[in-house]
Amino acid sequence: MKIYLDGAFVDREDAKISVFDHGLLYGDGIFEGIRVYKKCVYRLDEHLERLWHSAKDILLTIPMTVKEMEEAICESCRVNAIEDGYIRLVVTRGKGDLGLSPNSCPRASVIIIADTIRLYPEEHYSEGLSIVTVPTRRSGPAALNPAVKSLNYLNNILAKMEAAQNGALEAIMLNDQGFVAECTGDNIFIIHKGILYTPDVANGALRGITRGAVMELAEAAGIPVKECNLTRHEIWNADECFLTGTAAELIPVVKLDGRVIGSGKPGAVTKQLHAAFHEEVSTRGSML
Ligand code: PXG
Repeated sequence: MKIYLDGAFVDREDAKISVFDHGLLYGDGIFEGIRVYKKCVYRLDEHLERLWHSAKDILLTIPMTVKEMEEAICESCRVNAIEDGYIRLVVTRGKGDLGLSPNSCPRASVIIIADTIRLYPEEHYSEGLSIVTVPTRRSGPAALNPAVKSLNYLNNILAKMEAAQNGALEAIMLNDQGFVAECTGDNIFIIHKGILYTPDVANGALRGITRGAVMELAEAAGIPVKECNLTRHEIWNADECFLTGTAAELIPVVKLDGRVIGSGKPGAVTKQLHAAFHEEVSTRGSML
């Protein structure tokens, strides 16, 4: 396996960064997770737009153009013969001094890992997930904006650990107001009386690429889509619920906090949207 590291392809064992990199010292950096389906890098333009937006937010200069990044990503897939896989793109603040100020970091580091990804076990797609709400809240936009896909995921990791303590694979995170924000690495949707609802990003959700794709696919299928405030009450009483994410795609949720959602089985609209998603994944994006 060859890893792209600051302009060169290096062997996995040689893909190392400095212990003085502020990405390690302070979680100072950003990342993207991107899927490749049948030699098509899914919605690469949207992932790169989000990366550049995250960079702007944290005043990070990415040391290459969007076009150069696109080429580096495609080349990473080609040299690793990836036809179906997962790309982890990381941009750290770079090497600096032991001090918070990024002024000591002259150049950001760019890492591209082209590999494969393990989804949730197959039975969870056919049977649906059972998830829980956890005590750790999503950080508010006034602190660390959840719209920034930063290298500081402690908030989400704590929530994931709390899910595991309660025997669940995923967790709902609420925001400071008690509204549903998202899950630890996935966005959340419900279907109620034929309408698709998802928390507005202002509630503390990442603007997920899969989330956006599902909203487009639903609209194209004539399913009304609403971004709004959601409480756990609406999810408990929904007809259907599912999560979206680059790794997870669309995964049904059939239980939350011990309450059975709808029929307790993956719903028809969830299945319809997952099928529509599969239809488009190898046709929307950059071809290798
Ligand atoms: N919310 C959060 C907090 C995320 O990190 C999503 C939603 C879904 O967004 P996309 O663009 O992928 O549809 C993410 C991204 C993992 C893992 O290991 C998951 C993500 C990122 C990194 C790791 O499960 N999901």
